[in-house]
Amino acid sequence: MQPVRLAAYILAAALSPAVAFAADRRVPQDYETIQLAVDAAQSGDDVVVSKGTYRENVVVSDVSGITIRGRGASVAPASGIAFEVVDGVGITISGFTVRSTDFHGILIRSSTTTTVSSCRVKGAAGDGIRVESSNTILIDKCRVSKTGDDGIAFSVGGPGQVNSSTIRGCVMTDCGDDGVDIRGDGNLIERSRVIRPREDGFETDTDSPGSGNTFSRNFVSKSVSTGFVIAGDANTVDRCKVAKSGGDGIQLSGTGHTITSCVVLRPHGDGVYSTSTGSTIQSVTVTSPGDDGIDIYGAPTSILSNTVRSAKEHGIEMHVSGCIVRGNAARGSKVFDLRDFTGGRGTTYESNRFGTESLVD
Ligand SMILES: [Ca+2]
Ligand SMILES: [Ca+2]
Ligand SMILES: [Ca+2]
Repeated sequence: MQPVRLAAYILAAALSPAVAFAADRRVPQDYETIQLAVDAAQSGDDVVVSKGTYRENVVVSDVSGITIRGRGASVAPASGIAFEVVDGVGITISGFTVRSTDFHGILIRSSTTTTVSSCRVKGAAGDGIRVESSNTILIDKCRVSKTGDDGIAFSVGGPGQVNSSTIRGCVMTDCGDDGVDIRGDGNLIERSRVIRPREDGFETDTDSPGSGNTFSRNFVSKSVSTGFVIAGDANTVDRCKVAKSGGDGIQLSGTGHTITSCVVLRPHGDGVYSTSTGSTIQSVTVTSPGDDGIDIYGAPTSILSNTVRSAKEHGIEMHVSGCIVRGNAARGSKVFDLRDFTGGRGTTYESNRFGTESLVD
């Protein structure tokens, strides 16, 4: 590039709208509604919304690189969705309280690299935060309560999938269905808590289950049904805890999952119940399950270094052969610490410590 043309290029870049007008667009000081400010915003702009309650349905459509920041602001539409992002790239919605009456609180569709952070969603009749047909979405430090459906849902019931997205540091309380329900691949759900869901804590959508999703350091308390419902292929549940689930602690179907270093405390059903094949259950501690500690209906399964205390039925219960059972301990079970209904043939037992065992078919 010649010097003159380079200078002209730099001047043009400096005067381009994104650079020339990148600014805070203030609501209500500069714009009467959030929507008017959003419609005026260009890439690089911040829409800054002051304290107050805004009775709007804000739609962010076909735009990139804008941040909408609430400073004590609530969005409470009379009906419909409070925030909807469609075909967004690099959109951030942060710091709002969302009150929705008859539908989802926040909906993100067909978007990428879009973030919802530090928002509270209360009382949405649908899902609290719903994402459809998107990827690389981040839901960070949000609190969702008293929804009619799921707390956070990724494309559950269609359309599309949500892939390579993250839910981090969120709390879902008293949701009408599951705390988190995801359809898609390669998502990370970490450091999040679900309290008293009417159904399950965390779920990979059982109608269209995904693969390569990781649930790490999450906690479920007092779910009406199961703590973690894991279907699909090669999903991971790592360092998670379930307390007092109304159903099983962790339920597996599909293939090739890894469940590791989890704690299940007083589930009404089994600690871990599995019909999956090729899965590994390792270093899980189950205390006082209402049924069995670990109950296996799928083979092969590797059951390694788990601990079961005080099961109301069996510590480890095997309904299939061809598994590996190594380094486990169970004690205090009401019936047997190990019960193998196949007679133990075809399963490798090594270095286990069981108080009582029965290997008869
Ligand atoms: Ca659900
Ligand atoms: Ca469910
Ligand atoms: Ca059972």
